[in-house]
Amino acid sequence: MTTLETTIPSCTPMKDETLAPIFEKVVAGIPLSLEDGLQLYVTKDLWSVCALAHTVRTSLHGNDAFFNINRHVNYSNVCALSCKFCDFYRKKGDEGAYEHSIEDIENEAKMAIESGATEMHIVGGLHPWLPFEYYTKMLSTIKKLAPMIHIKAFTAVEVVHLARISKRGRDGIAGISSVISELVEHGLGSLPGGGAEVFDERVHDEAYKGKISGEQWLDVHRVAHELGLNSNATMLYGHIETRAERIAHMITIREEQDKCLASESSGKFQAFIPLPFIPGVSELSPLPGPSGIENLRTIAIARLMLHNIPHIKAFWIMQTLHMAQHMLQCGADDIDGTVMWYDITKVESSTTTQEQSITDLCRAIRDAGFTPVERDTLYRTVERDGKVWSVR
Ligand code: V47
Repeated sequence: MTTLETTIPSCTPMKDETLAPIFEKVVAGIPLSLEDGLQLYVTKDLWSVCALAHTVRTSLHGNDAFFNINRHVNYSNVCALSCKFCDFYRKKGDEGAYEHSIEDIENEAKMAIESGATEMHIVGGLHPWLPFEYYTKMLSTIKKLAPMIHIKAFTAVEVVHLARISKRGRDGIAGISSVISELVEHGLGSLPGGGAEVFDERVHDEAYKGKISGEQWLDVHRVAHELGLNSNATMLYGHIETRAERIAHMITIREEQDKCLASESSGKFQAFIPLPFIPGVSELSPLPGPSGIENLRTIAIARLMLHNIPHIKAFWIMQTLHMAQHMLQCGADDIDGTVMWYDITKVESSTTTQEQSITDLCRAIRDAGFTPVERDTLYRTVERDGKVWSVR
């Protein structure tokens, strides 16, 4: 593994010299400010930003680029919320509304085992009528069939919903703690990063009114970390938010991670995942969504702003595999996994069957100049012989 000091001089020559103080801060490990983040967004010298982000990712992970063999499961698209950016939710009785039975989930688990998956990533809408027992049964059914599979499930938004429907008090910390503990007893392994959107009241009230606040999202992850669970954090960008609001969001995540690392918590944020807004047929669909260059820049800036989050993920489903390759060269070190089926967003002409074979993921990573490393959800290296696997 190289150090920042030894690799920094090998960056391409900087064209925008006003970036020099930011580069010095990065080398010295000084957290970047809101103003620094904004400067990284406006400079025309994008390649220096990307080169610096690449240097940071290399100092953390060498030449490794991570992927996993996973299966994403969306158990229901019925949702009590009506977020304007969302093209996934349906109301009960709408055409295309669904909720999977426990037998469906059992079949998903069988297919996950068959594909050698190490992870099932499970999220859904805030279903108004499914009882709490549905969620615990879902977890225990998977664990009974596939005890080795790590279940990463339920965004913070769903966790608060589950605390409400299981009558553990509306939004209180005790209710959240009790609901997560019970989910863990049934097999929950970690929390995904969804539902964070952009932590800003204005954006919240305009685009996802009714959803939990940024403070509540952070409460859920803090409690999960205290209970020993790792989690991820996302940012849904490129809709009605400003770049300053994005940077402020990243700084909030960084500060939460600082508090977490200084505490007794054994869990933490493992990865930050910038999610580009995909208009689909959402209420915000007149907006175009961010460009490829904006996506690349956002990944690089995330790497530079979030020095205390180990991994930056370029989620290939939303970024496309071709762009994810570029992102590996600009700060990202992870592209998520084989996925199989995904209902939340569909880029261009894709459908819900969105799968990459292991061969294709590894080829994409190698072609970008990196060594593919299969990881489990906790970023341990997977050793595999076909469907049989273990972690180092
Ligand atoms: O919570 C919804 C976002 C999230 C749209 O933790 C949209 O490893 C873009 O969180 N355009 C779900 N984004 C996905 C997610 C995720 C994905 C991959 C890995 C991990 C992880 C987490 O997708 C939602 C919401 O923030 N989303 N609609 C849209 N139109």
